[in-house]
Amino acid sequence: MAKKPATTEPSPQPAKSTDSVPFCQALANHLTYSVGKDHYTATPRDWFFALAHTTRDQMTARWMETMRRYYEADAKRIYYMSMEFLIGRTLTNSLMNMGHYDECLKMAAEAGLDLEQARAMEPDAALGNGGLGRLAACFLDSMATLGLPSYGYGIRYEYGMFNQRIENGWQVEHPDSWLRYGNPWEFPRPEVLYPVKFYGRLVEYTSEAGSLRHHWVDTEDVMAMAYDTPIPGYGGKSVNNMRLWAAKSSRDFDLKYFNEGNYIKAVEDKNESENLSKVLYPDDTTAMGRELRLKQQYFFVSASLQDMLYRFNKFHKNFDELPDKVAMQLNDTHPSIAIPELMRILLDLNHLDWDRAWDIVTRTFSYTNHTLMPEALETWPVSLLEKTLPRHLQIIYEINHLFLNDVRHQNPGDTELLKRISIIDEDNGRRIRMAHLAIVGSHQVNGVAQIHTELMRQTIFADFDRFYPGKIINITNGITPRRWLNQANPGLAGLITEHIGDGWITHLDQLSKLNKFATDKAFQGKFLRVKQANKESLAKVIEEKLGIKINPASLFDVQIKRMHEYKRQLLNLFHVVTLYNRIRANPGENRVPRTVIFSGKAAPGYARAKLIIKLINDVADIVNHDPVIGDQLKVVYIPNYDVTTAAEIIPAADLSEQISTAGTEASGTGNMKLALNGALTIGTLDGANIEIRDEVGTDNIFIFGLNTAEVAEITSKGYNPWDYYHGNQELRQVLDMIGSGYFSPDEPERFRPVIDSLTAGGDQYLLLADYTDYIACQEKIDALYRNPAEWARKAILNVAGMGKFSSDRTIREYAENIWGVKSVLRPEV
Ligand code: B1N
Repeated sequence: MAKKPATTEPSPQPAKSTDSVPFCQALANHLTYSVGKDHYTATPRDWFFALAHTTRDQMTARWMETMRRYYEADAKRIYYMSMEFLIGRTLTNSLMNMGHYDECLKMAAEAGLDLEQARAMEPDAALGNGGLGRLAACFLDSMATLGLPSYGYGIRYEYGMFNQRIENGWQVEHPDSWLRYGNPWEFPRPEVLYPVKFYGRLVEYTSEAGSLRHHWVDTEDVMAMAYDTPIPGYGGKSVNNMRLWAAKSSRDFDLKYFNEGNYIKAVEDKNESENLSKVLYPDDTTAMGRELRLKQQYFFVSASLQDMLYRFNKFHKNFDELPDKVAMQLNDTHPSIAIPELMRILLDLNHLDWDRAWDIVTRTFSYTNHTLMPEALETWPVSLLEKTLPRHLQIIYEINHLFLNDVRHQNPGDTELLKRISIIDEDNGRRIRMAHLAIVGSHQVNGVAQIHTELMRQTIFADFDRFYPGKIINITNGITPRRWLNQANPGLAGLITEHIGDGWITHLDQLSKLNKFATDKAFQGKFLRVKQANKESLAKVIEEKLGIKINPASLFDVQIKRMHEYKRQLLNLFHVVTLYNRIRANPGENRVPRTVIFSGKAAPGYARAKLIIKLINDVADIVNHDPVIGDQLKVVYIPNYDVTTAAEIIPAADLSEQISTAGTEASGTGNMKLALNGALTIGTLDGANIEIRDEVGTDNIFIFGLNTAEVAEITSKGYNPWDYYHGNQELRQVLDMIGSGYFSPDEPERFRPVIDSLTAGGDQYLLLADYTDYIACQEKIDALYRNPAEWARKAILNVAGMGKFSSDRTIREYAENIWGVKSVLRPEV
């Protein structure tokens, strides 16, 4: 074993602990010496930076200790490779995980510091689109909490997910310049710098021993520079590392141009290469076949593999040990170019033979699939790879050749199978199917909820499931209870802890101890009061932000997620319009008042989703200003849905809308967050809704609509949306009103295309087929809401049943069933 760690790794001397300096003293020092302000001149942002630096100091010593501990154990490392990490804010999370939160609150109160104001200055780190990116962030929290030797590897986008504003009802995108004031959490590592090659050409030659060798030459290189962010586990015992890469020009000034006197051109080229890590692609569940996106993928994969191998090579000389020391998890296919890249490194740079290299690669990688949606399955044109990564294309061809030989051997004569299963799609202008590459190159492939995994096996990957029995497994998603209950909902967290202790924070199954309180009147009362207080806080935020006054006694009906046709925000809106019509037809009737809350971003290029946002806002405008409707119904679109907004809305929700067409939502994780916070679910038998039902009991969840088998049947028999249009008078009225401009008198035809796509256009996501059952289900919900004790009982049973959905459980399953890694815990001191 190497004695002396390299400069980029933590020093072996114990770092001086800052724990001994009182928080308040450390804070004052940072305000003076890091921010350069005093109490008189400090703005809330200055206080945020002083707080962040103080908190970061507390993590740093433990971070280095953790890294040393993993080194000394020569532990097997997990590398979680993800194009997205949707972290959100860090201050409260770090203070709570490090156990300094209460001290900080106390200090702030004594010093008269407005902590809320300072906290609000922190921008969200929005380096992700939605569920997939947030899952990666929850996993980092769980891996650190469990003391697993793991690293998150990704891209340090200069601009994260765009900021959404609603202007005149339309979504308008604004750049998210989250680094504008600097990022106090990260450590730039200018010395951790790797070259990443693009383009160029291949030179083949024969070695002295007679084997064919490949050189990739005349490349255009970009440098990848590391930025490290400490990730504290709960309890502060382990602090892991998230390493994000930023693109830097390979030469700050290109000397050739410089000598020619072309200074401007030299700086232009520098900017161009630095564009690689400039911006996150804002497309959720759709593949963007753009050259820059492929380059982003290879950029972070190449840097991460160089870094991982540098660490491995310090202690190990034999690559055969790699799978025993390294597990590489591919978060969807986005990093799957890592498979041919590791082959290239082993073959071309280290001269291993093919079979040995392939054995190492396939034992190192595993791949998580997050969607069955055809438009999300990544394929790259062969021609693009040929130009950008020519050696990788060669290697992919060879992988495919050998793979198809094996398939042919097992299935002689089945040429259709070969076409279907091939890594190359020959029919659509020759494209590389990245999911096929990821499956062939991994030892394990997983789906993210039971039904999703079943459908993977039965549909898109059925051939692979037959060829590699047992390779495709399920690991149901989870969420971190630290952020999504303990931090987001202090009222409920406090109530739970008061009754069952705080063990649930790291052992979420302990929530089942709440079952016995479900019928306890006193507990129900406290539970409802917490919910009510959360609703009042949200009502205040909505009034401040949007000027809409909502009734805090109304049922808060919440649908918060990316805007996508398959998620069926429109179906929810049809219910809104149905209620509107019913109230207007019968204004005096005693009803359950509702506030229907939407929040979510649409991909900037997704015109239909953006039109639906406008429709929701146009409906809101009419409904909210109709004197006949009054307090009985309000519609609110909360702009710029992000992690911080989610944490404001979720604790206040009564009802969680999880209404995707059965078979389309791989898992969902918002469904888990809402149920954990005591919302009841109205949902289809889709994604993790099914497992939520299994845990909380059929009586405590509102399931409606077609299931996957029925969806398949109805579509294969020839679905006719007109039958439903003509078959339900209320539905017809809703569609006619929207289509003919009732909600858009300034432009009556505005929403005609939305309605046409459902009637004449075939209604791909079966909204009309599910409408009647959905409305009936909503009526049952209204009836239940009239009985607060029954509602509370069911809501408490939901919280009590959510133990399974901790990301700690999810990560334990990955650790045991895929990675083969164990915790490396700090010896008790
Ligand atoms: O991943 C989540 C799931 O809970 C959701 O059901 C699923 O929709 C989501 C391309 C995606 N699948 N695919 C993506 C994101 C970005 C992109 O560029 C695809 N996101 C999901 C976590 O498993």
